[in-house]
Amino acid sequence: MQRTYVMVKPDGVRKNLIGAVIARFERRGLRITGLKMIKISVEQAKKHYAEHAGKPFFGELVEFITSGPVAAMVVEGENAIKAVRSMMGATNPLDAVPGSIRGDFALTMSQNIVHGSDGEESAEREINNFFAPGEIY
Ligand SMILES: Nc1nc2c(ncn2[C@@H]2O[C@H](COP(=O)(O)OP(=O)(O)OP(=O)(O)O)[C@@H](O)[C@H]2O)c(=O)[nH]1
Ligand SMILES: [Mg+2]
Repeated sequence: MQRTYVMVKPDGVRKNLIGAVIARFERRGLRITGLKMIKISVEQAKKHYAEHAGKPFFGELVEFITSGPVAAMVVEGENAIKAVRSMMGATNPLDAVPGSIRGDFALTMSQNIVHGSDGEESAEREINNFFAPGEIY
């Protein structure tokens, strides 16, 4: 069993896509073990996107992810990290295949609906950034 941190970003929440995204994971056989609406603080956002600090789009990234509530979740299952990443599609929605979340619901890189951890270390770090142990079932 593996777990990963997933969030429906502010654009996905604004477009009423929380249910559509969660339904795909559940239909696939993945379990939602943590789930809440949160407004991310600037501090949490900078920590979450630390690998991008210094890049030209970092400021925009932090501004966007803190611009409205997100649906934060912990998703668990066999190879959950890889399964979620492939269901999300490529980072740039124009490269994401139809049938993937980004390929079906997004058009621009900066507003690509969903986040999913890219490895075991980042998954644990990101889960700890947004969830207390008692909030995960
Ligand atoms: N404007 C802009 N945004 C970018 C660029 N590269 C990445 N991003 C945004 O930054 C987020 C994080 O980038 P990455 O971690 O490299 O991409 P990812 O792992 O596919 O996406 P996440 O699951 O959101 O982390 C992406 O989802 C994009 O929204 C870029 O070159 N320009
Ligand atoms: Mg990433």
